[in-house]
Amino acid sequence: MKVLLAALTGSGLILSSVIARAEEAAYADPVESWEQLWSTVLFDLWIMGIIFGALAVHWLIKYKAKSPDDVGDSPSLSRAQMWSWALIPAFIFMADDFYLAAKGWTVWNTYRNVPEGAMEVKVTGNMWYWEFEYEDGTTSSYDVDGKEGDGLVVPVGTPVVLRMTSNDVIHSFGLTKYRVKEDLMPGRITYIWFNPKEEAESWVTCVEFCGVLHSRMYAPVKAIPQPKFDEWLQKRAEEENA
Ligand SMILES: [Cu+2]
Repeated sequence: MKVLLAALTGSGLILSSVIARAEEAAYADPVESWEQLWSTVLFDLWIMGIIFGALAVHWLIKYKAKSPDDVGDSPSLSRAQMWSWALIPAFIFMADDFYLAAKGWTVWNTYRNVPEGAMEVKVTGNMWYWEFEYEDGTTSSYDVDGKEGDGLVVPVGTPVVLRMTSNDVIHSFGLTKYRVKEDLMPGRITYIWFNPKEEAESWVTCVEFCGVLHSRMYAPVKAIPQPKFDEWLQKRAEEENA
């Protein structure tokens, strides 16, 4: 019983310290926090897989029948040993689950807390195209048929928050590169933010089936240096006012 109590206390301590550590971790953006969570999940799966695999192989060899009529015998366990066998592994797994859940919460917090100074872009989902509107009222979009328009253009080094709604049905803004995704609904404003750290061209695709041309509802997302972005925005504004 003492062994069992010690084990429970031990796993409780480990559990609280790992949760505290996960709470402390402050992540820069959704990509970083998501990648960290994913690599932790993979790491845990590998460790568990290796432990269980090694034990299974060890016992397979150790308890292999020596002859066809070998029946073997099992050691008799005390009550404390029996409970320990059942509860210690269960507590270790629970500790790991709580740890991963705590990490998941930190990812969610990063995902939901828009950093100060983020640039705001309004996004409107339509069957079947995206419209982007910048703080000064300038708009941008992308025509899939003519491959015309710039889509969503953002400056490198500034977090971007998208305030989103839909004009018709439910769409979903899927930004795989930046590990964010959020639905757009008529009559509601939802948001996501991402952090374009370097020059890159990626795509936004609609990830909520929204009708026959759903698969053509995509647009480029271009992260370009701030001076180029300023130039682009000014040019867009002039084009619109012409
Ligand atoms: Cu859609």
